[in-house]
Amino acid sequence: SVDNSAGIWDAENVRSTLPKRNEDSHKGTYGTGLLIAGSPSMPGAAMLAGIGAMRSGVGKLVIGTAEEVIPVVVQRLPEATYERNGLIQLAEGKLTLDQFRVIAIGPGIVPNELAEKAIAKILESDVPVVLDAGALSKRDYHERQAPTILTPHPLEFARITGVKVNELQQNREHYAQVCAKKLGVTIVVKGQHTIVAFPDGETWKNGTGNSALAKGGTGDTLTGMLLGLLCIHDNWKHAVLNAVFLHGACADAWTEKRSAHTLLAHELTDFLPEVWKSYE
Ligand code: B4P
Ligand code: MG
Repeated sequence: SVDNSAGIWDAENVRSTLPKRNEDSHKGTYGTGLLIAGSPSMPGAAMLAGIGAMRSGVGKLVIGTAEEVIPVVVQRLPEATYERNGLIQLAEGKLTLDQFRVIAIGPGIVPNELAEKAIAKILESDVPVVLDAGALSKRDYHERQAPTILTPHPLEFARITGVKVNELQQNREHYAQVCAKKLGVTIVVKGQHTIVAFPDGETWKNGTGNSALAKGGTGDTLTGMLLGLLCIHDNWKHAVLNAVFLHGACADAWTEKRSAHTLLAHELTDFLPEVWKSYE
């Protein structure tokens, strides 16, 4: 039942599926994204994901984060607005979620009881959601109708599925496909040649990216880009595939002239404007 030959999502696919920005549009056209990220010991994750989202076309971005994280992020991203202690507000059911086009949660959050409660509230909503890092744990997703996108690296994949890292790495397409179907979610298995497996069995391999990405923070940037691109695409599958592609393409642009050792995650999105333009 498993089709074990994922196609490669390539430049032509990207060119033909990236949405245009209409001349008569306004910020409402592109939706409001909600990003739940960052904590006192990991404030940068909120910043990296926030910049990733706002560089990816979203109309408005609300960042729910710890009180002390806000002044750190606002310095680099004055364009966003904030929900103070967003995780607590979410857990207590104080945020109206259907005002958001897409929600992303996880970068720089601590996986604890509070986070689980907040995630449960999100999963009850009909809003498409991206779950990363601290939001990735073993749970049941079958009640959801809206797209649910998990972005594990191999170790996180092992945590949420029970498949051992070395087994996964020997047959990434197979395990991505089987687990996406089984959980009823989209799984983005990160690492060299990221695999995107949808719950209906459709599976793609990404051809961009390189070892410059093997450094802290690059995953947070991807989560933000997913949030932004999901807000502007009509077709959510194309949004996921294009986000993974463009994220890798930014790293490829970096290594054209620079050593792969030297990339900082926050520099990835400096490349995005020109990289994106080359696919328009
Ligand atoms: P964590 O502490 O969980 O790392 P993180 O905060 O999630 O970092 P970040 O968000 O920046 O990176 P992510 O991987 O999400 O620690 C990760 C732990 O998992 C470490 O112990 C690490 O050794 C282990 N781990 C990670 N990958 C593993 C693997 N392949 N095999 C075994 N153990 C592994 O996102 C990174 C981004 O960079 C993704 O988009 C990814 O696709 C990309 N990327 C990384 N390496 C790449 C490469 N060689 N080529 C192309 N893309 C690459
Ligand atoms: Mg990560």
